[in-house]
Amino acid sequence: MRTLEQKTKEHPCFNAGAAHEAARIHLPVAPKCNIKCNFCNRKYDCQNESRPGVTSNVLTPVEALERYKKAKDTVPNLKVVGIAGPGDPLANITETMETIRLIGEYDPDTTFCLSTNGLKLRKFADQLIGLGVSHFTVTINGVRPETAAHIYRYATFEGVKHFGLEGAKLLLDKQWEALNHLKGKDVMTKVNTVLIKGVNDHEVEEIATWARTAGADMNNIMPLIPVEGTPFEDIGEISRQELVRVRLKCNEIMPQMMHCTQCRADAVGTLGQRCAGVAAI
Ligand code: CLF
Ligand code: SF4
Repeated sequence: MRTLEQKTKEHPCFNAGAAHEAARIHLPVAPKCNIKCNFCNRKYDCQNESRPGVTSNVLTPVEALERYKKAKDTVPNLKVVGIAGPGDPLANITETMETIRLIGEYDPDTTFCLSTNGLKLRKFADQLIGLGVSHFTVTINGVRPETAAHIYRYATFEGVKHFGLEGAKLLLDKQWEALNHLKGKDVMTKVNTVLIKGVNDHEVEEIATWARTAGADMNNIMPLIPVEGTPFEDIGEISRQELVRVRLKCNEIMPQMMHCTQCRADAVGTLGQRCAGVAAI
């Protein structure tokens, strides 16, 4: 069995050196979400868009295992199974755990990677680690409740919907708890941040500092992709130069991922291959 260090070395997101060598497969088993981000529009049956939240279809855990088996035979150097939506993996915890369990039985040495908004991560972290998840990503777009309240419409926790500042504070507390809990574990953690012009661009350094204090290993600042039909559809895109400037600034605070391709919830292959899972295998 590979160690955490070996798995990280062969992880295309956690190691830029592996981005063109090692492949990952996203298995889209998680359609629901427990929060509402003002930039989110999850589209299914979509073949021609490449961004998080987009997938051609949603799979059951058994279908996900079948897709993994097929990919293992056809995708060179497949190292990582990621669950990254199209909603939040932990808002679909039964499907997420069952998928990991089935694939872990079939291929115990695979690397499991999970991307979440963090609301339920503290609750499920130990079970997920027990199933073999070694790489976690938590998306944190603000650390001040006022900023977060501008980005998230609500957070649903234990059956109750919390709006505005209340929801934002709840989410921030849960993200903080989860990252601090993971600190002492044998896992790697990354904080993804969606950079939103005029909304949180003044706060990215604070987010990086917060993430470092909470024990994260890496930060990935990604530009907002404005999507039609969302409250943030008219927010302008960040230029490449501005993104690089922000990433370099935050790199002084904690290690930055500079090579994210903002991939789909059903992406497969190396990070450069921006294609749908079904079409690719
Ligand atoms: Fe997928 Fe995310 Fe794991 Fe990578 S993606 S769950 S850490 S295996 Fe990678 Fe895609 Fe960027 Fe995500 S390029 S969007 S950072
Ligand atoms: Fe959409 Fe992800 Fe935000 Fe949920 S956490 S609303 S899936 S962007």
